[in-house]
Amino acid sequence: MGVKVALIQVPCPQVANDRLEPNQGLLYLATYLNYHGHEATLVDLSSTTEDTWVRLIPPADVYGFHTYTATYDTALEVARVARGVNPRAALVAGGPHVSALPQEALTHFDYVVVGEGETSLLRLVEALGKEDAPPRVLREPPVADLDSLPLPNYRLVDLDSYRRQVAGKRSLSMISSRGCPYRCTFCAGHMMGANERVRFRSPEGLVREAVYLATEMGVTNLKVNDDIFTAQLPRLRRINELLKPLNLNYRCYGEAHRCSSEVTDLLAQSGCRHISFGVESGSRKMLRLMKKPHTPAQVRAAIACAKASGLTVRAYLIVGFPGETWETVRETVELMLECCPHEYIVSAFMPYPGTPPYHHPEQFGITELDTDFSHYLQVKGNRETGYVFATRELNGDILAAMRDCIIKELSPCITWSGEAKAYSGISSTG
Ligand code: B12
Ligand code: SF4
Repeated sequence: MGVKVALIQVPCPQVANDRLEPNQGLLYLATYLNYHGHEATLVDLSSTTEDTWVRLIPPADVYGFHTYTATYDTALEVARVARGVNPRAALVAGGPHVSALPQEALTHFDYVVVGEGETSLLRLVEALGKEDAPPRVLREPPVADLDSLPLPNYRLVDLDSYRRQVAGKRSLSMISSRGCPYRCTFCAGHMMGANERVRFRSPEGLVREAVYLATEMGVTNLKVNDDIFTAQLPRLRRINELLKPLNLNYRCYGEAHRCSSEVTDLLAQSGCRHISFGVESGSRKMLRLMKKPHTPAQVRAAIACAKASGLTVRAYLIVGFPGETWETVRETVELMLECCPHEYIVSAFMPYPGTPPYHHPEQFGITELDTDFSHYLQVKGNRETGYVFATRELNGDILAAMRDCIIKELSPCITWSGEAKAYSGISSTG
């Protein structure tokens, strides 16, 4: 009999809807452990209240917790409850927050997994109870061959309890690559170790998952979460060839600097209906400070191509990265009014653990940093965002005024994404 593992998704009640879809990372992990003969379950506590946790957390030998920065404190509370359910169980934390701050997490958890978790968690589970104790911080190299991973098993969750929609129908997510070759200064995707090497699943592997979701789960409207889905044109052509006959609908993220009419036509022909660009700013200066790989001109061209191919376009914007001024805010407004995407979200810059501004605030002129991690939410309900730092020029009030200005200028012509229900369900997180 294998080890019993319960992987726990922690609630995030501040967002408009924290139960859009099952956590992909945890699903990958649970499926992988089951594949290797262990008894892993996924316990999704999103949209639940504290009084129910003791009933919802099953007895297990190992409890694993997913951590965003904003949910870290809640993860500690859930961990206390799990400890009560089985005081002898091993408590393991993984995900973006503890990957950035593993040593701090060791005061609360028995083990911390840094970066991608499949190999580390299996190693840990198989070492428990053996003579050689596993290290308390585990950091295995990222999975080299993504096609070797078993497809996430959605039978581990109650699909009817999730609310993500794409083009008006229930939707699930897929991911066909891991890693990103860029190093945008604000991006906390970095510390997952993924930028050591970008890895792609084969087009055939991705389409096998799409067919599985359509035929086994009855879900034909999908969301592709890759950071760099459009990175390789030959791969995209092959995905298009394989997806086209399936008549699926999907949404994905685009890369403005690698966009062309061929890219957006291929996406549209293969069933893509909605594309999101991480535009961040309309100011060349701000894009350079953030180390974004694109220019305002590339954003202009990309949005034009996507619209010409018939895609609904969403722009993600960041306000208040150090260096932002009213002039750069104006440039963002002007670029957006000129390109006129269909939807947008504007969040305040947030120095997440694992990013240079968090670890070297002085290099970015940051003079104050909020130590309450629960404030580190980019998108909450009711169009709200968090303000967690100050420089000599910027503080929460100024950031809020800048963000309000963008919202006021764009709202008459461009829809706030939370109100674009056909694609995001009742989401406002993305
Ligand atoms: C897709 C995505 C989402 C989707 C999630 C879809 C899904 N079905 O899972 C949605 C839109 C819901 C989402 C929401 C948010 N997201 Co998000 N999201 C991403 C994105 C782009 C990809 C994540 C992904 O699916 N990766 C693929 C899976 C396979 O990998 P993974 O999730 O990282 O899991 C692996 C490891 O982390 C590890 N692991 C994870 N959990 C555990 C637990 C244990 C026990 C172990 C051992 C290992 C382990 O093993 C997994 C398998 O290898 C990342 C950026 C990135 N490239 O990482 C941002 C990212 C994770 N999100 C981020 C944020 C901030 C958020 C929000 C808080 C935004 C907000 N509203 O303010 C919300 C969370 C609110 C909520 N709970 O609803 C930040 C996290 C930063 C941080 N330190 O907290 C990231 C890094 C982006 C960024 N801004 O830099 N997100
Ligand atoms: S391109 Fe996107 S995923 Fe890659 S580092 Fe920049 S923000 Fe992060």
